[in-house]
Parts: sequence; structure tokens; C-alpha cells
Amino acid sequence: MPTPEHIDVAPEVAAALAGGGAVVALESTIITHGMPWPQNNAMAARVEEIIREEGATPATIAVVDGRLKIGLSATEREALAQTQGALKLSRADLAFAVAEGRTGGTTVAATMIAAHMAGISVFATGGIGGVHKGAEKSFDISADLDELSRTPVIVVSAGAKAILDIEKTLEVLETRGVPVVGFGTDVMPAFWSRTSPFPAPLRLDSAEAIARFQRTRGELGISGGMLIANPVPADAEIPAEAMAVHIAAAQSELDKKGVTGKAVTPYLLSRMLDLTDGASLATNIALVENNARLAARIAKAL
Ligand code: PSU
Ligand code: MN
Repeated sequence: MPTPEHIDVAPEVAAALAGGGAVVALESTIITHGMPWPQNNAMAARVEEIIREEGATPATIAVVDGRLKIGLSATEREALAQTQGALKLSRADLAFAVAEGRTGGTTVAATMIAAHMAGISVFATGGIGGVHKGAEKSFDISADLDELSRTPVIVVSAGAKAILDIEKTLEVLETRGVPVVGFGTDVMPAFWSRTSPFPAPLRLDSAEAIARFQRTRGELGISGGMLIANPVPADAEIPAEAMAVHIAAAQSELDKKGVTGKAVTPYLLSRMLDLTDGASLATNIALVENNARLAARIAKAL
């Protein structure tokens, strides 16, 4: 068990965990690097509200001035959403931010680590990081994939972002032994779009079935996380063909400008926002809300 000296569990979250209540973890890179102010704060507040409406407790995870926060107050969340120069924290640098007293948003990987430390087993996000297009040259493969293979947390996403190489992302997840479950669909969703050319490796149609699957894995001694791919609601979808044009444009800019490493995903997301005149942001918000609702139901079913 990690030393609690670095960790602050919000009172509401501590009470829910102690009483065996359902808790849903939320990431914060989407707040610090994924969306602009003030929509980032509004999205984060609404997502917490949805989880409460479903009868579960939200725990937004972040590092604030070197404290690993499991649950943010509204004031802390609002401050984080406006922090300039917040770090983007994954497994490699989560402890760096704590050691150096820094502030940062936690990616899917770092949020899974923190959630597991706190005893939270369900986590809602937008999309996970994955294998980037051109990874055969750049080697750019998100640490989220390794984390899914080792840390026993259910991650509810809208699939892999279409800015990634979805086919290679699915291959890596299979190699690492990560179940990828289409929720109510046979087709892998692609974040802004409900479909992609790729089949979902597994399919389940209820929160209860997802909870049963993860419980059974534990009973068989098969450790690790699970990726739920929950398609964006139809009324908020942007068709894949429409996104493909913008993705190709953003990708070629990225190559020209020489953007690499941690900056790649935030760069592509912000370009999508501009190129779609903000439509991609509305879709992003709708799908995160949709994922939060499902995550709360899974947490309750566990
Ligand atoms: N999905 C979004 N917005 C985001 C991200 C995902 O809609 O900001 C973030 C997540 O925190 C994810 C991270 O873990 O991007 C992946 O970054 P990278 O590709 O550098 O591993
Ligand atoms: Mn990367």
C-alpha cells in the first residue's frame, strides 16, 4: 500500500469508500490539456453531477501543489481548470509532480494508478491514449495501454480517438491481455463517431454484465484493467468521413511542425476543435457525460 502521506482523499469520497458505496474516478488531463477554459470546468462539474444523479460518488483525480488528490472540491477543480502550465502526468512522472510540489492533470494511466491506490475500480473518461499514426517510425504508443494491462480498473471510454491508429491500438491491447468491450455494439466506436471499420473484440449489453465479467476475471486470478467502448450518443455524433478530412490535415501539420511526445495528443485535440468550429468540443462533452453515466451504473453493479 502506498504511503498515505502524499494523498488527500476528499471527505465525500472517503465516506463513500468506507461505507462500501459506488465511486467513479475521473481524470484531469482532459481538464488541463483536453479542453479550453471555461468549457473544461463546466464539463468537469456536469460530469460529477451526472455521477451523483446516478447515485454514485465522483472522485476527480489530479496533483495539486504536490498533493495527490482523490476527489477535488469545486474550488480546487475551478482553480485547476485555469492553471497555466499544468503538467500532463502519466506513470513516468506522477511521483515527480508529487516530489517537486507541482500541479498537473492525470492521464488515463496516472488516474488508474491513483484510483487503484484509493480502492476505486471504475473510471470514466473520453478517449484513451493509444498507438499513434506513424508509430512504426515515432514509437509513439501511449502509456495508457500498458496501464490497462496491469492495473485492475474498468475504464469507460468512447473508444480510441480517431486521431490514433485504431487497428494497431486494438492489436496492442490484445497482446497485453486487455479486454475491449463494445457496450451495446459489435463495432469499435471511434470517439467522435459511433462506428469505425473495426469490430469490437467483445460485446456486452448491460452494466451488470460488465461488472460480472470483471468480477469473474478476478476470481480466475486474471489481473488487469478492462476497456469499455461506449459509442457517443447518436445526436452528438460527427460522422467518421467528416472527421477524417480534419484528422489528415492536423496530422500533416503535426509532422511539419515537428510536434512530438506528450504534446501530440493535446495538439491534435485543439486542432480538431478549430477545424470543426467547436463541433468536436460539443461532441467530446456529450460523450464524456455518456461515459460517466455508464461508469456510475457499473460501479453500482459491482
Ligand atoms: N481524451 C480526450 N481528451 C484528453 C485525453 C483523452 O478527449 O485530453 C488525454 C487522456 O488523459 C489520455 C491522454 O490519457 O490524453 C493520452 O495522452 P498520450 O497520448 O500522450 O498518452
Ligand atoms: Mn504519446
